[in-house]
Amino acid sequence: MIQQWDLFLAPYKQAIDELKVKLKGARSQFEMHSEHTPIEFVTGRVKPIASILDKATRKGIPLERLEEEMQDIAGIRMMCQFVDDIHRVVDLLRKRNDFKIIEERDYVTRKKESGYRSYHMVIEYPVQTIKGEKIILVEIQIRTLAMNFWATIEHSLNYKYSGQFPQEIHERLVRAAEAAYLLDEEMSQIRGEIQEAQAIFSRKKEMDT
Ligand code: 0O2
Repeated sequence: MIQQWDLFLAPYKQAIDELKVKLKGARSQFEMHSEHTPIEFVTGRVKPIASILDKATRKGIPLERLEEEMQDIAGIRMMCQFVDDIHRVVDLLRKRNDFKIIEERDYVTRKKESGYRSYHMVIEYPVQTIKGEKIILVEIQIRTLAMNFWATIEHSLNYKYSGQFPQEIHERLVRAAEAAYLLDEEMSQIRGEIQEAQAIFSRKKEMDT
């Protein structure tokens, strides 16, 4: 059984490994051109088997339809400093020709009821295997550092309370989501100042090394 899962998940792992190299490469290119990089950092994961089974049950997805119907078995996260950077990253991804975008969900302009904000893109990514090409669905989540902070905390609390938050925690999370939104707004207002400071800092680092 475990061996079957390993075989099933292998192309997802390959897709994640390749995409991480490619998207981190995009970040390095911005740095090499001494341009502000809209990509702060990139992470990726293959969904653990227990979470796949959990979600399949929750959403009524038969296991033989996982490939077609579960869009986030392979997941990439791209973190940005500013909300505007999210749109730059989205444009960048739209211009690439190594995958096909099949769906976009904008929870940045329209947040979820929970307070969750992020830009989601589902892509079809071709993986070359010894048996030929295999198309893998990958969900790319693009979000600011503040959105990521909130989502990470909310996700672990969600796990702890199985989605049934006590009222007080729920209210605090709603307030924390508002605070994260305000933080993003404030940072956007002083974006010019921040970028100037970062440019000076990285020039100093170059001179010191
Ligand atoms: P993981 O890997 O544990 O993060 P659904 O799963 O029903 O919410 P759907 O249709 O599968 O939604 O896709 P959607 O809305 O794009 O959400 C999929 C993923 O987005 C989730 O994956 C989370 O990573 C993230 N997400 C969506 N809503 C929330 C939210 O309210 N809070 C947090 N913290 N994250 C959210 P999974 O399945 O939870 O898996």
